[in-house]
Amino acid sequence: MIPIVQNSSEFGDATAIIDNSGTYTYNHLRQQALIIAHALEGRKIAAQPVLYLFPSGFQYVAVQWGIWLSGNMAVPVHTAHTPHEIDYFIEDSGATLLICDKTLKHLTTHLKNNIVQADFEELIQESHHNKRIPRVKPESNALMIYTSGTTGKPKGVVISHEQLDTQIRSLSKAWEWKSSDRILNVLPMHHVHGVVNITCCALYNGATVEMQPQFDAACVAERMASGQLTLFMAVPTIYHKLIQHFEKLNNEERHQWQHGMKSMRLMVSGSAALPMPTLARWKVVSGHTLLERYGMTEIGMALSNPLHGERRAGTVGFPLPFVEVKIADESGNEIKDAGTPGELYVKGKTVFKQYWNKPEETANAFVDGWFKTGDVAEKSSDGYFKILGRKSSDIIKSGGYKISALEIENVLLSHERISECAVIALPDVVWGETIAAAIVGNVLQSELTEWLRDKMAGYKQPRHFVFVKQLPRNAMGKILKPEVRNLFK
Ligand code: MCA
Ligand code: AMP
Repeated sequence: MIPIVQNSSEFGDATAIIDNSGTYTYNHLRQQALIIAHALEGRKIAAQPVLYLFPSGFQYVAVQWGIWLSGNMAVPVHTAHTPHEIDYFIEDSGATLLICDKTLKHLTTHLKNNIVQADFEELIQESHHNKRIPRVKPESNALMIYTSGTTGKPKGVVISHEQLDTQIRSLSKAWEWKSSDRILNVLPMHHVHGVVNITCCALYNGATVEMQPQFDAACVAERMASGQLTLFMAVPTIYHKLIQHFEKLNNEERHQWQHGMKSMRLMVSGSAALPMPTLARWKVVSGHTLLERYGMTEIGMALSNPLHGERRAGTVGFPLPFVEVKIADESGNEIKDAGTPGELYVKGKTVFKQYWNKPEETANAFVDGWFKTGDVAEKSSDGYFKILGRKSSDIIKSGGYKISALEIENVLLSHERISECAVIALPDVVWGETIAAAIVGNVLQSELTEWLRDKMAGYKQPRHFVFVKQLPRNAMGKILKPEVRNLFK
């Protein structure tokens, strides 16, 4: 059985989801998910990856649960993905079915016969109520999230139902989720932060999740001002944008927002390093000390500042329940000395099962059962962990999204008039990092940005360009990325 779905019968007519189309109870959610599961059974879709493309809202979750109840693996696609990227997810996952929201069909009209498409209403009308749904095993694949790595194309990170359930229980325990909680979700629903930390945790605990299809600072301010929310979770860029919004308001508007935030019990920041000025300014604006935590698609959440006790600025706190963590040297041996940096390794039932169809990359990601995060960290003498950065400069974090420099370079190199390129991250106050591309080729910037538009999602697009005759390279011909950075000064 799937614990999050099983729990829902306990919450009956309590409100599970509020979105732009209405208010939905737990009973309704479970019932619609069952109908979808029966429809998938009727179509003989079993133990397969199923892609689904919906704006954040009730139908997204009902389809996700329907995929789970029918014993299939849910693979979320985001509304910002381009047809080009959707083609890649279909090819890489081998999915034969894409469930797509009616309003997003323009993203999938190009798809040919290699995939069957269905929408929510179609599945709901295909009543196969006499069908039995399968018994889903804890080790069955539950969720596959595409993540960028140090290799060119995104990899599918697969977690089982048991791993998903452990991730949810870990956060439920650490942050004391309750059925009286109400959270606003403004994050995209193709990454762990929005999917697991917010939506799954809320629904596992009988809380209410308000789902907005995209972030809008004025809407967040309005919902917080209502005094109805108890929780909020977001990436640092969103807190930065909320502060900017606050600064544009008049005194009365500020006061209303601040008054509403008094009834909130917790605000969490993660997915990227929280800058100290954002932490300090948000404290003044909201009265809340943000709880910073650390996670990764492959491991869910691993470290968190405490709910009760000192939330130490610049750190990500301690290991979460059911998670083991160590700082390791190059050979994987634990570094026990406080203040000595090393690579962060993570172990536990929260850690993913495999990269989809990539046994070698999966094996290489572990040493003696420990997952190598690629993040450099250190521990203080009283146990607080601090993230110092990434081992690879080819991983960029912009607006909380992880982006592979190599993936963007590969796309740029497919342009017939680009012979060489180098993609790097530039520090940025709002976005954490922004993507910059140095190009060798006879192409105009305006032409290039237009050409890139349908190649990859907006958040992966380079924001700065420099056009050069040659790239800085060492004697071996390797591009010197630190020197590429100087080209943007
Ligand atoms: C958009 N713009 C950018 C970027 N993105 N400029 C520079 N760098 C960027 N990365 C520009 C657009 O072109 C546009 O410009 C303007 O900013 C507004 O764009 P829009 O897309 O509307 O921005 P937004 O809606 O304000 O989005 C900002 C956002 C979004 C809400 C912070 O990036 C977001 O949802 N990030 C969260 C990602 C996330 O959930 N990550 C979790 C990964 P113009 O106005 O000129 O047109 S999971 C994870 O990391 C692990 C597990 C963990 O620990 O959580
Ligand atoms: P993703 O693959 O999108 O799940 O991104 C995971 C990466 O985000 C981690 O490996 C870290 O580099 C980064 N990250 C997440 N939370 C934090 C944090 N609180 N501080 C610094 N980096 C973070």
